[in-house]
Amino acid sequence: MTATAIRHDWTVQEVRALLELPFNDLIFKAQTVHREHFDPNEVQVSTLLSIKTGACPEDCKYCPQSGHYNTGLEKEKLLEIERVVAEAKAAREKGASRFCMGAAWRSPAKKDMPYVLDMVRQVKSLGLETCMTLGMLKEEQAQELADAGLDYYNHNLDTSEKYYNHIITTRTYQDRLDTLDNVRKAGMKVCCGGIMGMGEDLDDRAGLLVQLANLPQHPESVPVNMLVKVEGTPLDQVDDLDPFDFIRTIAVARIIMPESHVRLSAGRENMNEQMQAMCFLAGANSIFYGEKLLTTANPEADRDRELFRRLGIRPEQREQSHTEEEQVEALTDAVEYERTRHMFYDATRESA
Ligand code: SAM
Ligand code: DTB
Ligand code: SF4
Repeated sequence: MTATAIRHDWTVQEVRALLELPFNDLIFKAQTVHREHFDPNEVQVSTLLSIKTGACPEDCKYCPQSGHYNTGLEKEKLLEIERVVAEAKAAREKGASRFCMGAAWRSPAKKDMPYVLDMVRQVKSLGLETCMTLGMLKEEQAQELADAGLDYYNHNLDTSEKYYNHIITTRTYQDRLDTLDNVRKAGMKVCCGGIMGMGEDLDDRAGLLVQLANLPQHPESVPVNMLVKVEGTPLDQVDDLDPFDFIRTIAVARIIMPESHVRLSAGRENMNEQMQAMCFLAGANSIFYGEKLLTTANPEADRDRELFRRLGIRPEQREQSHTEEEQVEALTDAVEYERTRHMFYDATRESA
């Protein structure tokens, strides 16, 4: 079977045409591409932790953590490193392979960088892949994080360039692209996606997908979030997106970024199991695992393990590293990882 070509010259018209295919044709195409590049029965599992919560100066209209809206969220200062490490260990025990730490910042302050870098080092030493999302990064900050061993940096474009100003006014689309560029230059893997169901139209979903696929290198991880409507945010009352349009977005992300992990990200708490299964069929192969996203609910870990068991899905093993030094490190990690994989299955059997 010939592998789908990796392209960076998609047009909005082409992507729109994919989004508008008859549903069965689209899913068949996406599943075909998926099987060229991935084991169709493996899904990567990441756990999220909010390391600094609320009182964010940005005005992202979807976000419960923005200081511009009253969502009743309890704010928290930057967590102590010991607490972060304890949470990461707990996530590992439950079978997560990646630990993602998020902060409600516009960008990290100089005084906070040493703590954040220490978190990366300590979480990594547990044998987990590390990911952070801390807002905008300057070139030097990205380099510091990369040097500390951070594997992934998450920074979303959220929507199309055209719709962006309806959603955020305190930083520009170009600011976001600049941060993505700095993350790449520093040698980290990019996690970048968006949110569906914010009142955007088909062209906006196509526009976002085109932006992602036409980056000089596809993001290794593409989170597709369904808006979690939080009371007090300006998007609280927005109309629901047709679930099939969400699944279509996942399918097209899979087709145009064939080697990327596409994450069925926020919003699963409001999706039934059949819808989630359809997202996996459309090519999603990553989830957030654990009871909480950053501040909102996610399905219970037991429920996800049970869902995996019923669908015959296995949690994906960590990616292998290539340099000699990394291989020695990876070997130590692999022993730890195998232990956690067994724990995932054991827990699944117990809850079955
Ligand atoms: N403050 C940093 C930033 O925005 O770059 C990092 C944390 S921020 C919460 C990470 C991402 O979470 C956002 O870019 C957005 O895509 C997603 N997000 C936030 N609130 C959400 C919601 N209510 N529903 C779905 N996704 C959401
Ligand atoms: C992403 O794309 N989604 C995650 C992660 N990256 C950081 C965040 C979802 C947040 C949902 C709202 C909340 O829990 O606060
Ligand atoms: Fe702040 Fe990030 Fe929420 Fe925007 S998405 S308000 S930057 S925490």
